[in-house]
Amino acid sequence: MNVKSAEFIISAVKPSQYPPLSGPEVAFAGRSNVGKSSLMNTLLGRKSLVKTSSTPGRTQTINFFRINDAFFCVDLPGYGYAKVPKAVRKSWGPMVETYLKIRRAGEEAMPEVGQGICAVVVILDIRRIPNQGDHDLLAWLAHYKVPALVALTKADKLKKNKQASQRSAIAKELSTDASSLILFSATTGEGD
Ligand SMILES: Nc1nc2c(ncn2[C@@H]2O[C@H](COP(=O)(O)OP(=O)(O)OP(=O)(O)O)[C@@H](O)[C@H]2O)c(=O)[nH]1
Ligand SMILES: [Mg+2]
Repeated sequence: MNVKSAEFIISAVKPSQYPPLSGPEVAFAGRSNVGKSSLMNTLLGRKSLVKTSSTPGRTQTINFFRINDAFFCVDLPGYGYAKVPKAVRKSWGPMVETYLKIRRAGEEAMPEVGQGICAVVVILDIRRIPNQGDHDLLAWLAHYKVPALVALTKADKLKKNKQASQRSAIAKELSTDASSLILFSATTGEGD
């Protein structure tokens, strides 16, 4: 993709802070520290547009980025990290669920074609079997009929044969085909 412009718009915690809906949006979700923000930077070809951190729980708000003045990329806060303050952990579910609910495409409030969430990229660490949080997120997306794309990141951490076996094990856990899981590494750029 030719990214001509990518600008940070706003960090939101509630719908009144969301930018007005204007075109499609793709959101990025997954466990804390899995590499959501890094994956976005790699895809957008911008080294540090989206803040990343080696400390889990870095992204605690919903961050909207406007790409090519045509669509939004949305960085969602990660789930499942115990050290994030309790109040933040408690607000994660409602915050993300509200976002999915009100921005999903086809919602009554937004009948226009091409408006709202067209897909959520669910990011998993290739080294870990999906946990309850990952299953819950995928179940939510299915419930709200939001298309999900699953990416297995940090592929650089495993040798090729181990990548293949983890991909199969994760596919089995998710009851899906290994070929539907996208391998990715923000470090090597593999898979982007
Ligand atoms: N080796 C390797 N490290 C990665 C990769 N992607 C991310 N990281 C590292 O993983 C850590 C977390 O990356 P982030 O992109 O901040 O993760 P996040 O999912 O946005 O984290 P939260 O916002 O805290 O939920 C950082 O130290 C990154 O440098 C990758 O593909 N390979
Ligand atoms: Mg992040």
